[in-house]
Amino acid sequence: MSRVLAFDFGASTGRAILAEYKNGKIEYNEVHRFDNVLTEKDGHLRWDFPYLLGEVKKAIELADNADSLAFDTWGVDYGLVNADGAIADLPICYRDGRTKDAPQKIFESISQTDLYKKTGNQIMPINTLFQLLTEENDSADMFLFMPDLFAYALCGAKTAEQTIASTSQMLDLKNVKWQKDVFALTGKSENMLPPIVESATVAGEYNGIKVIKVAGHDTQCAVCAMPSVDGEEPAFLSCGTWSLIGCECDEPILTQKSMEDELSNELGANGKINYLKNISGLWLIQEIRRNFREEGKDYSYNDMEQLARNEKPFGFFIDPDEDIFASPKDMPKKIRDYCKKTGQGEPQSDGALVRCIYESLAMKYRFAIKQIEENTGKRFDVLHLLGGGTKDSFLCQMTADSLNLPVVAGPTEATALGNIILQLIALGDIEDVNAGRVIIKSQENLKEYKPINPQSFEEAYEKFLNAIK
Ligand code: LFR
Repeated sequence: MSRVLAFDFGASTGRAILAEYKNGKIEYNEVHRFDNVLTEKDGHLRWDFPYLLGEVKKAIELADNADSLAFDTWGVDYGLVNADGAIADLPICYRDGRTKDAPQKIFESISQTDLYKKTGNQIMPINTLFQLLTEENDSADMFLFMPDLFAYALCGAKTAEQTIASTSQMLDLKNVKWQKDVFALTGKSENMLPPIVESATVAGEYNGIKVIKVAGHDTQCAVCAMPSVDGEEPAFLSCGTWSLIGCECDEPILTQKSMEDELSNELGANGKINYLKNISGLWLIQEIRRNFREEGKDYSYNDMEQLARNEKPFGFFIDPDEDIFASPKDMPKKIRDYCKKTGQGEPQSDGALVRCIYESLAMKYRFAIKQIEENTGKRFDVLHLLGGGTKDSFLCQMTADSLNLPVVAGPTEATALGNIILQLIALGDIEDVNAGRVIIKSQENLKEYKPINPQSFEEAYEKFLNAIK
């Protein structure tokens, strides 16, 4: 029997989940939860690393006698380590505006096509490459991705786990090596690059507890927990603050079309390529709720869903990935402005605004799945919806209708479960990711949504396409 502690950090919360593996079953529960609030310092939006590390240590005490622990977080962000080993500054958040123009600067030295061929990542200004290009601290010794930074703070390992490294726009995915000439475009010393290690490996120890590198990237933990069985052609949608929609492939797809379709190749912990699109996700719902609250309207998520259900369908569409929606503040106004600018009029009621977000997300999933099918030649027969979004039955049903595919929703705790499975693999309790998936499928509560009204999405798709042109 092993006891493992999974730390799962999201953009607004950190959580510690303690799991016990016995008799072929994983029992788990949350032992600690804390806020992850962005702070502003020296003109940048930052993560409060010392506070988060303090909460990590509290959780370790609460968990009492875990055999191992591991971290997963969102992708792309990093902290800097000085030559004396100290962590420099508070890590800057990808939602900080500093990288807005960075891709254009890089394209003065390398074409977009070459950059994509070398790294396979969807080109997004938030990617580590662009963050390092705009990094003002020139004296640091090394950069470490967020999950690796937590591990470093506990056990001193200065390495980059392969899945989180593959969100950087600096990794050669085929050989799992740094693309040193791409990194060189940042003007920083090559010595800053941490050595890359495989997923599900032991990094060191903290107070007698093994510190494991799982899949440092939360999305890849979630995909490891996809309860997919042989004989399916599955797509996945890891649905939380972001929506990552895609499928597993054996090889990266690095064609011009794939680049133009803005599809990403990322490494999975099982060595597969996860071919996916990064779509803004429940961030839009979370953020508009915050804005409503500032206006004195204290809606729960359930209230917002009810308001949206009462509105007429397909009134307004936005492109959830338009730059303006990525930064905090003023979501209602930004949506109204977008709709007006694109000739749709303006959603007036709160319900119409919320419905617009839901339907735009579901349509963007449809848009992405079509592109992924074109680029891979696959035809999916099921979509596994993973993570927090599984609790939102309105979104699950819309997704089934919009894609005209059965949606299997669950597990809600996919990310934590992936983290747990990968720790159990490193400890030798479970053989591999497939064996982990079998356990998850047999024990988790999964809910199936069949398409009920796919026709309506089919008919409204043209209107969506016009709105996002
Ligand atoms: C999801 C995620 C996405 C990544 C985004 C920003 O939590 O990890 O995969 O693109 O956060 O890092």
